[in-house]
Amino acid sequence: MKIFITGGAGFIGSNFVEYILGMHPSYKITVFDKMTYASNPDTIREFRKNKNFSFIKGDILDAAHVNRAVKGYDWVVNFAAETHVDRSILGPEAFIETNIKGTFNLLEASRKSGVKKFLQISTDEVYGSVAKGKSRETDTLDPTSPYSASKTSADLIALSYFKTFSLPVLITRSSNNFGPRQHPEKFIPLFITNTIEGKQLPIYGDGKNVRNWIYVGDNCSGLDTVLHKGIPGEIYNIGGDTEEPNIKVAKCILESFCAPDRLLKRVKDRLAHDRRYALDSSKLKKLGWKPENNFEQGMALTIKWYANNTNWWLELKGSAFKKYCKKNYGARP
Ligand code: NAD
Ligand code: TDX
Repeated sequence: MKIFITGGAGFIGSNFVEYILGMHPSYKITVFDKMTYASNPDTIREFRKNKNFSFIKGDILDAAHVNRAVKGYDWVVNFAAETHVDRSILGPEAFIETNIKGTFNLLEASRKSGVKKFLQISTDEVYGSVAKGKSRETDTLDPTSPYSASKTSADLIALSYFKTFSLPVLITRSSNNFGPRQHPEKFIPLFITNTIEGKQLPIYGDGKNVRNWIYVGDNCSGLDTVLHKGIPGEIYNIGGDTEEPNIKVAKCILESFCAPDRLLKRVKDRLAHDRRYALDSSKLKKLGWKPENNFEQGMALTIKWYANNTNWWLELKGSAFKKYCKKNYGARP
């Protein structure tokens, strides 16, 4: 089995590469990644020690490169994306380009080269904010931010390739992931690393926005299940069992370090901040999947990882990241 994985140098993609290399030692994996600020070259250096791993530096917006690179692979898994909601509000263009046009380029290349499965990695944010109940795969799509709207567009284009060209497309929509190697711009790693640094934790608005958290390893096992047992043309939600308001997660992080509540700082709310996400994952559970880590176990593993890998995130919080953001988004992180 030969798998072409875009965005494999980022958070979920790199955890997935690690998972597949461990679970399926005969599979050959190629990561295709532009290496944006969200990626880490150390991760790729580590993977290169495995003989079944190879790496191509490339941009999914470069259609000619994507067409050449995809040839000969059985499966394509598309993690590559601009992923931070706040940045999509500051500078939406990169989101529209990478998340929509980039996905289109990959679908085209996959169709031409006869790929046997195309897994599009999507998100619970396509359903928009849900006041009560849980989102199911058949629910109306109602995205809020330029990020979630770009992901929704990519989902619909991917499904059109299944319906029109019979490309065997599968879509997963996962809830908020947390775990090792998540960029410190995102909520949980930002709050863990700021606590370690003794900095304030910026809580948006009233802190009562609810997210449905899943440990990244459980998302990876869900993706593996969908790739092996999923039905082409179908969408699968992958949600964790925990729903928590942000303020509670923040206090749990502070408690883990015996840090005082005064580090919490209420700041201006995100524009059009979705109040609550919640996923119904019963469709995937019917294929035999279930999350193995509860929130506390996942948090313990995550906190331990950030405490033991300070060089990894200090570098990302440093000057190269700031320069990249200024150039691409005209704004400081
Ligand atoms: P990430 O930001 O950590 O990593 C994204 C990766 O994509 C990086 O390695 C980056 O270099 C690469 N990339 C960006 N633009 C590219 C381009 N034009 N060409 C090639 N590579 C490019 O993201 P993540 O959090 O790991 O998310 C991965 C996927 O999962 C995304 O599609 C995201 O929408 C989806 N998702 C994430 C979450 C979450 O909680 N993090 C939840 C649901 C869905
Ligand atoms: O400094 C912060 N303070 C704060 O209160 C940050 C960065 C976030 N927040 C809040 C906003 C959200 O309610 O925490 C919550 C989580 O924020 P993010 O980590 O930015 O995640 P979210 O906006 O929920 O989106 C994430 O999950 C779905 C990923 O970034 C997306 O890529 C994924 O699709």
